[in-house]
Amino acid sequence: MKVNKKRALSLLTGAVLGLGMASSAYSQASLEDVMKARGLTQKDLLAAAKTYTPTGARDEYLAFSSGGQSGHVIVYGIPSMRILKYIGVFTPEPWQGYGFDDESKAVLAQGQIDGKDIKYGDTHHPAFSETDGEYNGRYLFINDKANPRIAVIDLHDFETKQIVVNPFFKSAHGGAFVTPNTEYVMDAAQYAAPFEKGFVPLEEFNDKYRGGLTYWKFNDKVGRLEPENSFTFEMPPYSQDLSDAGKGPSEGWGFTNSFCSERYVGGIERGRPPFEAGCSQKDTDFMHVTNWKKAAELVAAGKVKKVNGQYLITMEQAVKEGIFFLIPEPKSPHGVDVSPDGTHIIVSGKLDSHAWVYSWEKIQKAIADKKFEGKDPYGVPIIAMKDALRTQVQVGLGPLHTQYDSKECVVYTSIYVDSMVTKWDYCEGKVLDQLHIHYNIGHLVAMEGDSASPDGKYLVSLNKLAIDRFNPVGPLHPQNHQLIDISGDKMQLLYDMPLPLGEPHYVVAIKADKLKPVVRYKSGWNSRADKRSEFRTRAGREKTVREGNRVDVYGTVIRSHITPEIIEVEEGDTVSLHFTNLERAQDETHGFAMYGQNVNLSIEPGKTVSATFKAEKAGVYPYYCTEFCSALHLEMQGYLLVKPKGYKAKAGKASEGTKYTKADFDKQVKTNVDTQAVIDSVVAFITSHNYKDFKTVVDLVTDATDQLGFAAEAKKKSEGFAAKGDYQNATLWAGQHWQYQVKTADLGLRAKTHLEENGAKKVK
Ligand code: RUQ
Ligand code: CUA
Repeated sequence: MKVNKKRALSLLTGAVLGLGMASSAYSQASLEDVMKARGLTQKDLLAAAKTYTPTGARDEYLAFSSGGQSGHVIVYGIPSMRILKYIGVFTPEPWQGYGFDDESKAVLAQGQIDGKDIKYGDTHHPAFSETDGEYNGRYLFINDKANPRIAVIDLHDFETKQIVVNPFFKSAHGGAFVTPNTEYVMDAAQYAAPFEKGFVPLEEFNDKYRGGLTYWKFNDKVGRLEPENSFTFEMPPYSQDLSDAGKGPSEGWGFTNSFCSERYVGGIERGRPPFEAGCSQKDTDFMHVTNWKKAAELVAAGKVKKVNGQYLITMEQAVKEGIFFLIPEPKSPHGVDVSPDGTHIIVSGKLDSHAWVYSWEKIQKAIADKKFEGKDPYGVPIIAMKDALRTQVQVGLGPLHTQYDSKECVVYTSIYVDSMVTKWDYCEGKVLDQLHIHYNIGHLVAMEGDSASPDGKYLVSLNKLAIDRFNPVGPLHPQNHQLIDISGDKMQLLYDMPLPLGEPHYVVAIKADKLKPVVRYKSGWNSRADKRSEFRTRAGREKTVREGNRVDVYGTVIRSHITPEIIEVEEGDTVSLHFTNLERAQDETHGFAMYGQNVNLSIEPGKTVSATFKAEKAGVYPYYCTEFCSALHLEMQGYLLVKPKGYKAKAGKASEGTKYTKADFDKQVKTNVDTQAVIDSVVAFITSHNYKDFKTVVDLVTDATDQLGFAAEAKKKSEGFAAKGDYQNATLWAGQHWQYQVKTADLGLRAKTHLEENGAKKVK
């Protein structure tokens, strides 16, 4: 090997050297010294050891948290509590190009309400798709409470694919909850409102305002909800709250609670006591029990009428068919959680200190025997509490939600007022342990806690207030997600994770190895529609097509250039940019940002995205790649030239910024020869080892081969110009040749390092 390789690779080695430079005040100290200096206890160290995840190590679980009013989803690892991704759902997410490219704008437009763009979502409850009650790792659903909508996120690429708007409700809190084979996604209304669109006076609350529960039909094959095959149960205006689907013996049924069965309408300014007073008068509210399997049969038999384009099962019909019942539940209840085996349902009353355990066997018997204690004002049969309840257990003040452990009968309930988690046994009806959290816990999540076979292990407590837990950052503090070890008899608090936005309501956590996200898209992929894009472009086929006032640019991006680099249009043209990322390499996303046009794209390997805008004003609009994709990333740039109408180009050629001679050309060629020697030696190393046994290396080699292919083309062009004595172009193309070589060498060295660090064997 020649010494000159150093010049060629100085950029690369710099990155390698950087790794060894970390140092800290504690770097020379012993563990005891660090503990003393930072005031850490043995218990702290134990907690740290349970969460600390060294570089390169992965998390056992991935948690998907609602982003609250941010309208997105946050993905983090457990037990490290490292945030891995934000997924744009109901709101634009610029870094993801979500809401900025035409393809994702189309998804957000599905969420319009009466033609109005809704620019936020109040995301509440994420839910995984299931097979036989087990998370299958394919889809995630999440609801928007404020604008009753459900979104579908495909976990093969962590992108939002669909948003559906509820045709009846004006708010919806009780979603998303899935049936055991993801036949349906449940979403219950919250604040009662007329099902029709127009004005209905509050005086008609009891007669015209309605609650409800929608079962959204999910088509597992295409990964989309089908509004036309979905149905909604009309329900009394009782402020339906959370829901859960039955499992095992209770499969086919759904459970939904409510918190204002008083049907109270406040109005402080009208001299009426507020909602909070009137909605908490009665000692009990109602759990709503619905039979979705029978309802689906009625729909299939053509017995259900469509209203607003969706099947609506009226209360009258539901009562007649025996598919809708009510059961009293504790005062102002909140969570309703079906046990993994489907035999019990636990409901907590926010204004009660008990959790109530219902027996499905008893409920079923009451239904079969038609044993009711009466009917509500809408004629819905009420099952007596004693005919449904198994036991009540005192768990603490303000119990909300319950999660199931892997151990039979063991559950964890969040206790809002007392700021704690209560571990208890619902079979024996006794409290096992209590742990204080900081502060005012809402939901809590155990690993795979909503599935038919929860894993236990960890619990995350989603606290509403953080108060003094973090450095103050203004009056609004971060949210506090606290990680708790639940593997032993006693719960142990491990870690506080601040989430800097409000208010993340609920989290679901899945075993990480169930997720199989793709590394790249099939080339030219429209990821939002899940099909090849009609605008995809291959290398060398880039073109600009004008039709009247419309200009379509079919371009590509690859390290480190955007094709085309100069786009010329006329003032008033509608410009549609379509870019395909030609990369096959892992993580080689290119961004595309343009001055003053609100264009910001994220183009992952294989993806094709479009941005359409009107070039209203003549001017010069630079554009560039926003991801630091390679050493020559800053040079990944170009210009949109918007010319005034009827503009005539001035005669004459622009003068070159720098002129090149034969000496420059020769110097560049020599560098290229030296670089090639480095590449050859790296290639020799790789091919003399069992590199095919390493997937990462195979991917790197594929990418390097691509780059080297481009290098050959550039070399040919360079030699062609040199033969004609055009050393200006010959030198520039030789420089481009070198750019491709550097990328190839970069990849090759990464592959070599990987082989060395992972004990590759010499094969020849
Ligand atoms: S809720 S804190 Cu919006 Cu799920 Cu209970
Ligand atoms: Cu592509 Cu920077």
